[in-house]
Amino acid sequence: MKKHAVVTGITGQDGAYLAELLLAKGYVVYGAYRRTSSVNFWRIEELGIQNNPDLHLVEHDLTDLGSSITLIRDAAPDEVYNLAAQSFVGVSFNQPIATTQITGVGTLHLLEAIRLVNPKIRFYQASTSEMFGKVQAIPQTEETPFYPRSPYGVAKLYAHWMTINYRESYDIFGCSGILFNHESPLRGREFVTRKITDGVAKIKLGKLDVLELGNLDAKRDWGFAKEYVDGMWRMLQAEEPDTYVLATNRTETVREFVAMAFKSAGIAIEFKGTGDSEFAVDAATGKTVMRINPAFYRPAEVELLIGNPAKAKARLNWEPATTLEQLCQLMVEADLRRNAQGASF
Ligand code: NDP
Ligand code: GDR
Repeated sequence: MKKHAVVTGITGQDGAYLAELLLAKGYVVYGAYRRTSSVNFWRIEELGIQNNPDLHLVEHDLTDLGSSITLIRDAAPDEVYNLAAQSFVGVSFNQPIATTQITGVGTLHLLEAIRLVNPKIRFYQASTSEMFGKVQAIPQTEETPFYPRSPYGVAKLYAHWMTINYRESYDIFGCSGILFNHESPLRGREFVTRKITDGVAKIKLGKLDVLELGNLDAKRDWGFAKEYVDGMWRMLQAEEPDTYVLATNRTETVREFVAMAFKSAGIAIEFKGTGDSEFAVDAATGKTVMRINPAFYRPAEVELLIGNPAKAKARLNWEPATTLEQLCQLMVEADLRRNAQGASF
């Protein structure tokens, strides 16, 4: 008998990679997507899994309890991975209530569905380093106190504690993965790494003059998404449900990633100016290729994230392998290829 898994957020970066992993492991995967006027399956198409007979695409909206109950009842899963969310921190300041309903309360809908339909189902919650926000310790671990700095971070913290509460109250096998930023060629273009690699590719191909960014001083712990979804799966195979940090234990500024991305495309740059007037020029031509646009600043910023994944290594034998330089190269190459072909994602 094949195991059944539900993956919410199948149209997102992690949903696509996780579905690919589970199919390779012999699961039947129910990939849940929400109804929109133009659903976009480009990520599962890029991975070539869209026609896999063990992948069933099912409509589901996280904000609807009935929809969550129907999903869990009909798919009869052994494991549920809740990856769906309004996941963009910047937007959460403009849409705090929608973010709370999807990212926070939406998780509770799934937990309730599991409690009502079959409490033996194993549950993975996509928690985040954004819950550490204004960090209280360096590096951050499972023991570091939380201090979220955005409506997104607050909503995720609610979902994190609900997962623990259902574990303790109803004996549900609920795991919370506190994942630090993870990127890939499948990352959405609104997130900073992909915005940079896509912008660099367009500049290289003469399709864009200048890349505009916000806070270059923010430091992030960036890993490769494909490795992080394997960590999610490992959490649900463990003997006991628990909370784990997945991270690389290395942090770099956005500025450093900008330089790395241009270098990956064969362009050396020099940073000039300070503060809102900072910019970067192509060292060979003197042409401005990057400048600050304060519109991309956030009302409250998370300045520094760096995670220690020692617990995941010790208990799950999980550790990251791809370096940031390799990841950046992978993303720039994919964006050069897509932009050369005129792809729109
Ligand atoms: P994406 O933004 O790429 O994907 C989010 C998914 O959620 C999309 O499939 C989206 O669908 C879906 N979704 C949004 N709203 C709803 C809704 N109301 N009902 C059902 N589905 C909905 O995120 P990632 O793949 O990068 O991240 C996966 C999860 O992990 C998210 O929960 C994110 O918050 C969390 N996370 C991500 C990290 C990262 O660095 N990537 C780090 C830590 C946590 P649609 O395509 O229709 O918009
Ligand atoms: P983050 O990712 O907020 O960490 O959340 P994002 O890539 O959006 O921002 C990272 C840092 O870069 C700074 N920044 C910019 N960000 C964007 N998007 N666009 C810009 O132009 C820009 N310029 C500078 C930001 O201010 C920030 O400091 C991601 C999401 O995937 C969440 O869902 C997830 O939970 C966390 O990572 C861990």
